[in-house]
Amino acid sequence: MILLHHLRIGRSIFTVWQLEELAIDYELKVYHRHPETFRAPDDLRLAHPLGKSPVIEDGGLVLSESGAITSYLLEKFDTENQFSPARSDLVAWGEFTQWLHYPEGSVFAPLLIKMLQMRSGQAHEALEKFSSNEIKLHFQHIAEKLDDREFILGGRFSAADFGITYVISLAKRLGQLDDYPSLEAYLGRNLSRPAYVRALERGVE
Ligand SMILES: N[C@@H](CCC(=O)N[C@@H](CS)C(=O)NCC(=O)O)C(=O)O
Repeated sequence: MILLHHLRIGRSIFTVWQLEELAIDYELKVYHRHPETFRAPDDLRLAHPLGKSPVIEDGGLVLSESGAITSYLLEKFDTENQFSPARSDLVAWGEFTQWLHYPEGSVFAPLLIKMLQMRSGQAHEALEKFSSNEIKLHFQHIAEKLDDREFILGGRFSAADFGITYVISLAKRLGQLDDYPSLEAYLGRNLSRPAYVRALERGVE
């Protein structure tokens, strides 16, 4: 059975959501952030040397990185390609892979810079300019894609929507979504899916 090392308040709830979408049995080991530093507790390092979440264990395998975890879970459990295009359709699969890696690879960094500045209460001019411009670039790009699409690949929900939903929800938390009503609507659509509601019902958000 899959064991998910789950740190509360962060991206790991999106992996819980994925496990719920796949309708597989899984166990959660829940970790709580340090109340002052907001960092993960040291015992998460026992699961994986980086001490970050999500991490899954499956038999002898220990896997970190949310995108890699998504790929692994799809490969193992989504045998009917409910959540991603088949590899035989290389063009569709290529587009899927791009959107799967885009949130962590490109969108998260400027959001993190913005978040750290907000937390510190100090605006560093160059960082502020960089993060604001990059956030605008990425969210305009996502909004353009979602202009005539219900989900990031088109009319059908796919595993690429987990990460895109994550970065949009983080942008909302940081007050960066006011100019993007279509992204708010997309967020509402995804976060009202029964599998996400079931993930929340585990009480570990
Ligand atoms: N790129 C990694 C990022 C993992 C990561 O940084 N996770 C955060 C939670 S959202 C974490 O564990 N932070 C705790 C810490 O750094 O102390 C992924 O996609 O899984």
